[in-house]
Amino acid sequence: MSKTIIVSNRLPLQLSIEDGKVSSEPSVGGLATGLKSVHRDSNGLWIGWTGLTVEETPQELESDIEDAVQNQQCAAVELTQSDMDGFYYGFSNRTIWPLYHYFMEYAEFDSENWEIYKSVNQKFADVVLENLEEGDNVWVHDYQLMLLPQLIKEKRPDVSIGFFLHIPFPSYEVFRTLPWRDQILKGLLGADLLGFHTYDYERHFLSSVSRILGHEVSFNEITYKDRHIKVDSFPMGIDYEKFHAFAKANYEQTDKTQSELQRRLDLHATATPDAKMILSIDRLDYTKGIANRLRAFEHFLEKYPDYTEKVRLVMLAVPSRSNVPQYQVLKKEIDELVGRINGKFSTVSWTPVWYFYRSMPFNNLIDLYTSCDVALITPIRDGMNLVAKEYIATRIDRTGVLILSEMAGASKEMNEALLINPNDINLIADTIKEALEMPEEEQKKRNKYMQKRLERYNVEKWAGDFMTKLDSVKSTQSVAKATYLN
Ligand code: GDG
Repeated sequence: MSKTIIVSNRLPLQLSIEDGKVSSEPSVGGLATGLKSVHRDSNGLWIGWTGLTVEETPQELESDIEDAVQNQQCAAVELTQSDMDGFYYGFSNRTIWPLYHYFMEYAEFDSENWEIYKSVNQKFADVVLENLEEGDNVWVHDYQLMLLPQLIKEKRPDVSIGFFLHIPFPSYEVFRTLPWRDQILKGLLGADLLGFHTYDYERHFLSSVSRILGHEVSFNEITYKDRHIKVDSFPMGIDYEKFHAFAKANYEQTDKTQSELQRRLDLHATATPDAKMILSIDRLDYTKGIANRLRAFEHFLEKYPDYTEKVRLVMLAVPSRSNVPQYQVLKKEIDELVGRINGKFSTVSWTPVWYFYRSMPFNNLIDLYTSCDVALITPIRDGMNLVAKEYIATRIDRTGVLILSEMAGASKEMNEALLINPNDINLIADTIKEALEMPEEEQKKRNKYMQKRLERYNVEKWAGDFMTKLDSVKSTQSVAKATYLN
């Protein structure tokens, strides 16, 4: 029976070593959930990195780790610390990540990192090729693996390959600045189907292919040698049922079963019944617009002093890529902004910003979603933004207002949110006021439409649509020739 091989930088599992014993738990993230049916039902294989470098792997536990990985229907790509430095922290996160999010001044063009990026993509290709059998499909994920489709196609032209990009694809004018633009495009064109979150990213990609490589591009198809490559948008959804069900259980909790965080949040609401809470959740990343969000909240408190003691910003910033210099600078900036706002506006009984720099367990995430009256999501650029979707999914009584950046892919499907330009501090401040004062009836009306859409286009549907399209591309394609890419 043919299977689907999923390939992503990280495997969907959490490895832990305790008392010399290895255990592995499946991860519960959105991608893992969405691909569960593709992975388990097709008796598929997931290929990626375990999270432990070769140097961090105790020799005596190597075979136990391999068993643990295999038990989860996975296969590991072994990476050294220097692979990770050049491939992940280097080329992926210091070149592609800033460039694709339009932070051109942050993008480093370092040829050593590029060489390591190429060699690590080859390591992934080797593991895929070892495991490929006739009739298998391969689905490659994200910007760390953009050369992989070509590396597989060159050796196995008979195999159907899909690729999905989870971040934006930038406009041609930005993409063309990349010294390795030809190689990246050719790498991606090894796929038979390329998927993006939005139509705009798809268009940007097509325009780069036509202007940089000169290939014939029509509507959503690229003709490349004897192949017809399909390009389409597949807006990623969330596990709606899971978020909704957890949130529902939250409403039914008794005092005893409540989390400490929930008790604190409730206490706050009881002590100040007319006070409201605004939620902010992201990885600490310069693309997420956290500093501008804080400036906008500060401006709001200055402009609308009646809200003193009546509103609180609850901000969860999850540590991320903290060895990349820009992330360290941003962390300092955010610490200072929070300090400045709390120093300036706090009263003896009120702190305007509650700031958590850590990740939280899933149930606490739900506590935050269900307790906050407004979600303030203001990325400067964001491929999709799942937090926006999760917030709406957890609003059981349909109250709650979403303020969302126009620059997030999610804004294309969430028209009923209050959409803002993340660079317009004054507009964000005014929109916070509008959100806090929005009548409940209107909140419910807006959320009803968004919930219905999110329920229908959930993450399983997203994965299913992609696979259906890949199958249809496969059946219409003429048999590829082994030599097409020479
Ligand atoms: C990339 C693209 C695109 C967050 N904090 C905690 C936690 N989370 C979970 C959220 C959400 C996920 O992490 C974050 O997803 P986003 O989509 O918001 O952002 P990125 O991490 O940047 O993801 C993005 C996505 O890929 C998918 O294609 O939407 O544009 O940048 O699911 O719930 N989960 C837990 N604790 C936390 O503290 N348990």
